[in-house]
Amino acid sequence: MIRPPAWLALAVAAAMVTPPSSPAAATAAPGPSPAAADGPEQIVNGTFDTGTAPWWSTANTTLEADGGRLCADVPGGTANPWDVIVGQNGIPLVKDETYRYSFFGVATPGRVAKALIQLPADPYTQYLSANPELSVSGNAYTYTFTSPVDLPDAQVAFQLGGSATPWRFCVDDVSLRGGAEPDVHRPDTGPRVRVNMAGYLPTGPKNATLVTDRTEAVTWRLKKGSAVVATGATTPRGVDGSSGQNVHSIDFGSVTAPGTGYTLEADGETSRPFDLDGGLYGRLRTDALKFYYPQRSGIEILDSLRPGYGRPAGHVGAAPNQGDTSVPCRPGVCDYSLDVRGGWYDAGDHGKYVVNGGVSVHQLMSEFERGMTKGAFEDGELDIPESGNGVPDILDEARWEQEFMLSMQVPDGRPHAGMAHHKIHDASWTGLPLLPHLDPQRRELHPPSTAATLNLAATAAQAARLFAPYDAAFAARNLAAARRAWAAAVAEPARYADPADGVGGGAYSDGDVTDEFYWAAAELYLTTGEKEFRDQVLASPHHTGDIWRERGFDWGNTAQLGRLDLATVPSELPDRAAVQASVLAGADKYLAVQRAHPYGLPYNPPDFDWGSNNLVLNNMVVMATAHDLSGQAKYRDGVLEGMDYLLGRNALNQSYVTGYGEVASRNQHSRWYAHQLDAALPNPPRGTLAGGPNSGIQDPVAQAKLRGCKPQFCYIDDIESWSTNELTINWNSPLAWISAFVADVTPAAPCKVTYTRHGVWPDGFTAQVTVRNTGTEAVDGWTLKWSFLGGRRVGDGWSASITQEGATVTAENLSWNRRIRPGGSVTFGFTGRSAPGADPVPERFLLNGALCR
Ligand code: 9MR
Repeated sequence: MIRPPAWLALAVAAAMVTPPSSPAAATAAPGPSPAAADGPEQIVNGTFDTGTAPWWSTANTTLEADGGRLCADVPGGTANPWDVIVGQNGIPLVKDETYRYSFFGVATPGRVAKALIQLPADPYTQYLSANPELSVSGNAYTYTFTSPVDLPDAQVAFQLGGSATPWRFCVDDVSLRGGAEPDVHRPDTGPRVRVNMAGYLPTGPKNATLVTDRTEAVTWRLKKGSAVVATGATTPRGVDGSSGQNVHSIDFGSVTAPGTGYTLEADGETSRPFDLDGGLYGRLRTDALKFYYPQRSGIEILDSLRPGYGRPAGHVGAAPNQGDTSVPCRPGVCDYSLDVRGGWYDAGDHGKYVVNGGVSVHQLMSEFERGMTKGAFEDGELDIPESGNGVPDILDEARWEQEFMLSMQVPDGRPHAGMAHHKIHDASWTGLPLLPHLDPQRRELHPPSTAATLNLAATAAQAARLFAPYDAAFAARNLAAARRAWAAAVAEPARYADPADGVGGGAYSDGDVTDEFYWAAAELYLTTGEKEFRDQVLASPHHTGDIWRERGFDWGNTAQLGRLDLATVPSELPDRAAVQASVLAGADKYLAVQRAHPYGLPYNPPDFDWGSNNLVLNNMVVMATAHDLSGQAKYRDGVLEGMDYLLGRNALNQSYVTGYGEVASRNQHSRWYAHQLDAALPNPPRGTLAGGPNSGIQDPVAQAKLRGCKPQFCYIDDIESWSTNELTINWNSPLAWISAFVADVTPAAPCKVTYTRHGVWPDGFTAQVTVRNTGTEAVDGWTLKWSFLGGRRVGDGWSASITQEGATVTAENLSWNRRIRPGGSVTFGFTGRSAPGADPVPERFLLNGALCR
C-alpha cells in the first residue's frame, strides 16, 4: 500500500482537481472542506491490504491485489471509456452533504481515465466526474462534491476503456469521506463461548473458541446440568484475522460420556447447550440427501413424502410455465428444441446448469461409490417416489439429475453434435417468492460449451460403472453419451460459456477447462480401463501439479474430483501410489491451515469466497479421502473439527445448516422456501446448507448491512442476501458426502485379504480369496464384503456361501471354516461373470463390518 505524506497528498490534491464534465448538480472545489475530510469513510476496502473484494470489474479484465494495490491489465482495442470498468457498488450518498473523494492512481504507460461517482443503473447520472491524467510514477488525486440526491447504493467507478493499446491500471487508498455514519448492522452473536451447537461425537475431538479481551489463559468448566464434569485452561490464540476477534481455544476432548444438556463456561460466559451424540451425523447425512427431492423439477413433490413441502410439478408444460418439455435456444443459437424436463433446480432460482449439476451429481454418486462395499445405502431410506424399487435411494436421486444431464446433449446431425448445452433457464430474472409451477418466463437453451460437455462426459462415465449392477441399459446409455461427449469436447476444446451471459440465470463461465478434461478422462479411464483415457490422464498437467488450492475446489475447479477418484477407485493406473500420496499431501496442507486457525477452519484466505461453506467442506473431502486411504486418525479428526465451524463454532455463533443447532440459518435465498416473505410458504428443509460468509457481498442487503465486514462476518440470514445466503445443489452435495463420512468411519480390523484371479475367459473368470487373521484373537464366524464395479457378478462359490446384491458381494463362512485362529487364514473361491470395461481387482474388504488394512 502506498501512503504519500499527508502534506504531499493535499498539495497534489489542490493541483489535480478537474471539474466535473457534465452534471450540473455536482460541484468540485479545490481542496476538501473540513467537514468532508473528517467525515466517515464510505468506501469498503480502499487500501487493498487483504485482497480486492468487494471491488468488481468488467469481464474483460481481472482484478489483482498487487503489493497492497489493486491493479488490472486493461485490454487495448476498446472504443468507449465504459468498455472497461473497475468499481464498487452500494455507496450511500446523503443529499446536500459535501464529500471528499481521493485515491492514488498509476497508469503504465500513462493514460487519462475517468473517475465517476454515479447512479449504478440507467441513466447513470453522474454526481462526480473527473478525468485524472494517470502517470507511471503515480499521483494522489482529491475532489470534493456535494451530493444532489439521497441514494443508498451509488457506484464508484473507474472507466478505463477506449485505448487502442493495452495498459496497466493500479489504484490505492481510495477514500470517500463525508455523509452519514454507515448504518452498522450488529449481529446478535450470543454468548462468547462458541461450540458446535448441534453436538459432538462422544469419541471425536471436542474443541471450542472463546472470544475475550484477555490475553492470559483462563479456566474453562464443562457442565452437564449443574454438575461440573471437567475443567481446564484455555489456550490464548491472539487476534484471528478472519473475524478480527481476540480469541482463545478450548480442548475438552477428554470427555466422552454421551448425553444431552452440556454447556461450556469460560470468562464468565456460558455457551449454548449441546449434546455428545453418536447419532448426530447419521441424521444429518439423511437430511442432507433428502434436500434433493423437493429441489426436483418436472415432478410433483408429494406432501405424503415431505410433509409441509408438497407442491405441483414445475416446468412440465402447464401454463403459466413455458417448458421444459420443448425448450428452444436463445435467438441465433440453434434452430431446434429439446425436452429437458426433470433434473434439480440449481439453487434458489429455477435455472438448471450442466456445469453445476455435474459436480453435484458426481458427489452424490461418489458418496455411494465410497460406501457401497458396505451396502451402506439402502432402498427406502430417503422417502422418495422411487423408494422400494430395489435400487439404493441415493442412486435413484442421482439418476433424476443424470437423466437431465443426458437430455442436454446436442442431438446427432446438429451443429456441435455431442456437446452439451451449458444451461437452461428463464429469459429474465424473476422476483421472490415464486413457486416453480407459477414461473411464467420463457425458458431458453444457452449455447453448448466445452465445460458442460466434459461435465456430461465425466458424470456419464461414472454413472456407467455405478448403475451397471442395477440397470444395464441405463449404464450403457451413459457410457455411449460419455464417449460422444468426450469426442465432441476434443473436437472443440475451447468453446467457453460467455461470462456476460447472466440475465435470468447465472453465467457459470469458466475460461480454463483443462481441469474438466482431466476429470472426464479420469472417469472414462476408471470405467473403461482404455489406454486412450489413461494416456490423457497421465499427460495432463493436473495429474501431478499441486491442485490443492487453499480456496478449495468447486464447479469451476474440477481437477480435484479426478485426482480423488483416481486415488480411491480401483484401477491399474501405473502411478497410483503417487496419486494417493498427493491426496495425503493435500490433506496435510489443509490440516496445517486448520491447526493455525483458532476457529478450526481448514480454509483461511484473506477474503472469503462466494459459497465459502462449500469450499470448507470440499477441503474436508480431501482430508476424509486421506483418512480412507491411510486410516490416520488426524484426518478424521480434522474433518470433525471442520464440522464444528459449520455447526456453530464460528464468529457469528450460528449453525449454517437448517434444523441443526439452536441458532441456525433458515432464510436461505429461495423462490419457494420463502417463508420470510410469505408466511404460508415453508423455510428450507432440515439439512439445507447456507452458502456462508462471502467477502464480496454482491447483493444489496449485504451491501447495506455488512459493509467493511471481516470475512467471518460477511453473512446475513436474510432471504434477499443471495450472495451470502443461497442454497444450492452443489453445496449440499459435499455436506451429504462429509456427513456420511463422519457418520460411519469404518474401523480397521486386524486382517489381510489376498484376492487372486486364476483364470479369465471372454465372459467369465475364477478368483480365489484368502483372509488372514493378523490379530491376536480368534475370529469366530466371518462375513467378508467387497464391491464389484461395472456389472461383474459372482457365480458358484466353494468353501464359502457367496451372494451379491447390487454392487455388494457378501461371502459367509460355512460351518467347518467359521474359526480363523490368530495368524491363521481361510481360503475360498468362486466363478464370476465378467462385464465390459475396466476390470480392476477389488481393494477394499470389510471383515465383519471392519475394514481390512
Ligand atoms: O456458486 C456460484 C459462485 O461460485 C459464483 O461466484 C457466483 C457468481 O457467478 O455464482 C454462484 O452461482 C449462482 C448462480 O450463478 C445462479 N444460481 C445460484 C448460484 C448460487 O448462488
